[in-house]
Amino acid sequence: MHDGNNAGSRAAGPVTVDFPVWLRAAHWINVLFLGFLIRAGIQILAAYPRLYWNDNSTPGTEWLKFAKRPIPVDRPWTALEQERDVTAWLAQPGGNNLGLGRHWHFSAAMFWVLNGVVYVVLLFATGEWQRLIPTSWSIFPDAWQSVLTYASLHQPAASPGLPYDPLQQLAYAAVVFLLAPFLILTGAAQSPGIEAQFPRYARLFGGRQGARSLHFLGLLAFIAFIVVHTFLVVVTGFANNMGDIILGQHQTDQGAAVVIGLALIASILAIYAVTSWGSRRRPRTAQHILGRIFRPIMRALAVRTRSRQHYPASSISPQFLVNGEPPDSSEYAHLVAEDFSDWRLEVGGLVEMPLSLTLADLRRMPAQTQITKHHCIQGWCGIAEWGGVPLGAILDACRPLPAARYLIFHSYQLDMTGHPFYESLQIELARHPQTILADRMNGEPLPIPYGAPLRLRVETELGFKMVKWLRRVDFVADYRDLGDGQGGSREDNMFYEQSVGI
Ligand SMILES: Nc1nc2c(c(=O)[nH]1)N[C@H]1C(S)=C(S)[C@@H](COP(=O)(O)O)O[C@H]1N2
Ligand SMILES: [Mo]
Repeated sequence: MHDGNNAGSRAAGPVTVDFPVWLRAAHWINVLFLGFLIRAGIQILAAYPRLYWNDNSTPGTEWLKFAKRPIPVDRPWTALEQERDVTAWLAQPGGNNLGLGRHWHFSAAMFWVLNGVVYVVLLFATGEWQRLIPTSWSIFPDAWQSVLTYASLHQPAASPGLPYDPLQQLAYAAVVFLLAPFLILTGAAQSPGIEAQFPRYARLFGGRQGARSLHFLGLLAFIAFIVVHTFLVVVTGFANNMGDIILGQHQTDQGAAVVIGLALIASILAIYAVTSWGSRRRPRTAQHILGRIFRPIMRALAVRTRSRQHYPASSISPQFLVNGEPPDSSEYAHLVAEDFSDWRLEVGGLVEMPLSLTLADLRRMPAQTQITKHHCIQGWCGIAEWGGVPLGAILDACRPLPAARYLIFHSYQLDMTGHPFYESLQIELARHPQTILADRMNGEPLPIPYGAPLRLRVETELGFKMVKWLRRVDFVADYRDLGDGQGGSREDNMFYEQSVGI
């Protein structure tokens, strides 16, 4: 094995193995953002605290659950009932807060990945990689020796010219080059945009639920590493180790290094506390500030990807979960009683030709069916066949004016604040290959729980964009003067993003 560049170029003996300042900085930045990721990840998990290996998310088939509340069998229920509260000691920001949890998770992911990339580039640019990446197979038997030494409650010697023993080296290399990429890949595999365009990618991980389960196991591996790493840092010479990771050496000023290190850890914990508290007090501000950090990626995943999903009929989910309760107005009850013969889809706003379409009118337009996977923001999914009119055909008929940039879908149903449920969609998405207004599901007229008589399907985005029990579609220049101005009922009330490709 070779000496590390730094160690080798110095006159001092093997104990003086310095840690360059960029490496120390990257370590602590990593601690900060990993903490955000873990905390916010727990928040996201709590929105549907059940893990599956099948993409039907069939109740009862979960391999792990963190919910005592059973799924009701004697009454209709909605997936949102399954969300649970988490203490802010564990989750970012705590409470029942999927929208903000996602904001923290994705914005932290951006900084974490950026920090990781800078770290890896410098690792190779400086030759420091030689202290991390094993260059001989003997690392495996050597690491086993380390295991035995630790098991006998002794500390193995550091490898010649290296700051750590073979087991440490192997563990660090595995975390940096295997575990971290694995978490990024399994995270990306949960994106509806990526899965819509590259269904085979998600299949590598066993589909979206497989990816979600593996992402969770990756979290457990990370936590196990952090626990063992911290334990060893403490028991194998805390002051020396703090010297290395704070000041880059442990020959001098160890006391100062310990004080600075503990202060740094305390500050990181204080940052979690303050940001959790602050974002729950001012959720709209948090939504806006954090949203800016990852919005371009979310938007690109939703708008630039194309859905090319063609699942076989055999993969249709036996039980497709439901979100949202059907409208309980007398107006809707009347429509149901008349078998929707009085129902009209009103199309208006910035169009040359406003429309008022009956179901029969819609059924005379071009028809399309598709078997696709539905990705709910909570984490569950399901596969169904949807049939209806491509939204592009509606555009051809109503001819939007050049100023029209968004479609607003209005529902008969009311959101949690008592206002009609609505969502906005970029006009580009309206002409996507699998964007349709569906009046059929699995070969039958669309059932009431799933949005009768008509709902939106837009297959590169998350489920909440797909408004059910449609009443009206308006073409507008901007969504900001509607509702609370965030782009839809869920964006207004639950702090979700307007474009959600993941
Ligand atoms: N009008 C209306 N549409 C809605 C909702 C709602 O609450 N109201 N829920 C959304 C959410 S969060 C999801 S995941 C899907 C669920 O569709 P499904 O019930 O057919 O599974 O509908 C979306 N459309
Ligand atoms: Mo959802």
